[in-house]
Amino acid sequence: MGRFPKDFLWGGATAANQCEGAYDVDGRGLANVDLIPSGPERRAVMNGTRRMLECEEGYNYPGHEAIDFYHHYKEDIALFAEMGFKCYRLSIAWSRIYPNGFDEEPNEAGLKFYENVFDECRKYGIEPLVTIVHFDAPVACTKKFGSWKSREMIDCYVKYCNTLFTRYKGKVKYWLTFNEINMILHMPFMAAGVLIDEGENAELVKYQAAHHELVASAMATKLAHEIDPENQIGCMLAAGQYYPYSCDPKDVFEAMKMNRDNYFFIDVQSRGEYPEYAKKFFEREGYDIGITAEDEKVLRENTVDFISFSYYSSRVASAQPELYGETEGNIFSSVKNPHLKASEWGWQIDPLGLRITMNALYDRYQKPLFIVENGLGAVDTPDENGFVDDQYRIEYLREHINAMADAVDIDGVPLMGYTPWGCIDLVSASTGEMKKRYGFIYVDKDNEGNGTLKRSKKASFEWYRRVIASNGEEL
Ligand code: BGP
Repeated sequence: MGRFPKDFLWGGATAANQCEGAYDVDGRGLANVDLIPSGPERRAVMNGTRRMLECEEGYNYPGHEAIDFYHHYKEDIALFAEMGFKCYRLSIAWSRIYPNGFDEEPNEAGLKFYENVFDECRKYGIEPLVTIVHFDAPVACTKKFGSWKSREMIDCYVKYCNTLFTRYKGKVKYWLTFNEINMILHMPFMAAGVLIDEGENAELVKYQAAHHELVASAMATKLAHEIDPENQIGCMLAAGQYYPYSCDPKDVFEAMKMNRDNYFFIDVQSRGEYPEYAKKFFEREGYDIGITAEDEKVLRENTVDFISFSYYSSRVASAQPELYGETEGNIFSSVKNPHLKASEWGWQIDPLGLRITMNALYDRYQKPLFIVENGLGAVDTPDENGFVDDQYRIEYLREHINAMADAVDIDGVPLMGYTPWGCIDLVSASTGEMKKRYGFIYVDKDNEGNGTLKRSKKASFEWYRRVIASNGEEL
């Protein structure tokens, strides 16, 4: 008996806005994610303090071409198949299907593109795992009614889901409603197309928008199950357990609070109602986010089938964070953990933290888990033959796979699959760089956009092929 179940879904993950390119091809509309430049203003655009609702002169928008998966998908999927992928996580660009978000009819060219992608996957026996929204929102919705600030966005999203579930019935059965839903609190423009207007209470606006996403997610879950009972719907959290900096109860309490800021979303999506601590918080702050009796009903009756999450690092909380250094992390920074090493981008490396996070999530929700992102962003330097010997990446993944195997085999956590992030090099979400690479497949392109886009296999390609072939035994 191996450590992983026989039908374990090994694979890899990408997102439309970071790999497809072709941002204005075949009727695709403009989205928030097309308007996030690389360079010093990126962060400000992501969090909405610098408004950019049109492409502006003098800026580089790395997502416009990305790695041009749009025109290379056959070649890329063939490489995934060569590694033995059982599953490929990808996202659909909303504005390929509904260019403005509120259009009457969907764009056939967009629908056809993903149909071709799914057929290509199926040709190799690869199960698609589809993220319905990976940060993107048609920018026309931001201009017209403020994107997720408004309830109108729920109708647009449900229509979009209806189109997807109907068109791809029998071709796709695993769906994620929103990528890293908790990101909306940190990067409202990048994650949801939301801009905070002058005089608005930013926190209230973000929770309001989050409520609309949560209701939309429950409505999509209902629809997915009605259209095809085979459909399985997951929520998706940017996870990573908060540890208390010390055993000082104040630190422990701080860590509990920080964890709750993230659990908040999954509590609603998995348990079907707002947790008491959230209700008290809204009451205390005087926030009315407009929860109707109908919202409560749809949330209660349509919880997710599984819990998916990204994991790059654990995090640390302290009652006196100013005493300790900060460290970078997946969008939100945290107190630096003195026991851990870090990647070149300062993200701390903690394989045991993955096992801890899995146990915490399973203890809380008792639903199957799916690790849909994990990996090491690193600088890869090809040798004179163009080969990247990425032993550092292999080591990172090996340790994380071992930790997840322990969670499965020793702790009994049910895990459906593992799709490491950026299985082919793509544009970084936080920095917009190409230089921050995660892939098993190298793509010849640099930060300035130069390169042939040629794909080549790194050392980790053959390593991961063996991992999959041995169902995780040969690491
Ligand atoms: C997550 C996102 C991805 C991805 C990943 C790695 O937040 O869901 O889109 O990019 O993190 O982050 P980065 O690209 O910033 O290294």
